[in-house]
Amino acid sequence: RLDLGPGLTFVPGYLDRLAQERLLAEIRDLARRAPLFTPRMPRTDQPFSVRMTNCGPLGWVSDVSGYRYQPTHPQTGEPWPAMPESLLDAWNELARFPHPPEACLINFYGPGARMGLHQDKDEGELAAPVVSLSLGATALFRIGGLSRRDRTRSIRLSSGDAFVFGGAARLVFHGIDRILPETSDLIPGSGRVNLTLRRVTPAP
Ligand code: MD3
Ligand code: FE
Repeated sequence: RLDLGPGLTFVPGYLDRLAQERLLAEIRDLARRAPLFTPRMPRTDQPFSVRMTNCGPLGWVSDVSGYRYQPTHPQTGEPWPAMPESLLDAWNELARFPHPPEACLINFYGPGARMGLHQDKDEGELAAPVVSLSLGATALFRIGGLSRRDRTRSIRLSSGDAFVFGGAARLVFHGIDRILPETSDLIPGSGRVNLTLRRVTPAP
């Protein structure tokens, strides 16, 4: 574990190649039951370049009316699939928070996809950290401070890397500038998957 500042823990190589392959197989199965959808920006209705799905009791969605967590898939209307045991294990090892995650947002990036600088503040429980796991192509991740104008730094997120954002880092601005093509053979076509494990409602 590398301490990159208050509330910021980086664990490069957290998942070995076999664990990455097993997790990717689970995600393919999840995406068969809860297909990737294209979220759209509130108000403008502009599509994201990242496609998404979720597992766990709640999932994050975005459409013209806003961002929210909801218990069902926006297109199939079915409940999100259960969170795989491997993800609960990762949360227990990395988050050190005494309640289980309620949502796992699964982001899929093709080679041209990006995610603008933003804060994650749709969760009602900001005391819990967000745990991120990366699979596939390397991403150029940008992380700043609590103000959009704060200095930012760039970190490469590679396949198997884990990151924990808690405490003072829970509301920092962050985004994905770009995907570096041909940096991993885990996912064909320079694809990347990022999983974020989150607590959404105040812990009981
Ligand atoms: C810092 N995802 O889903 S993971 C997101 O790679 C998101 O798909 C990016 O930003 C991705 O919201 C970045 C790193 C990350 C995730 C959540 C955070 C950093 C965070 C929440 C709070 C602070
Ligand atoms: Fe985010």
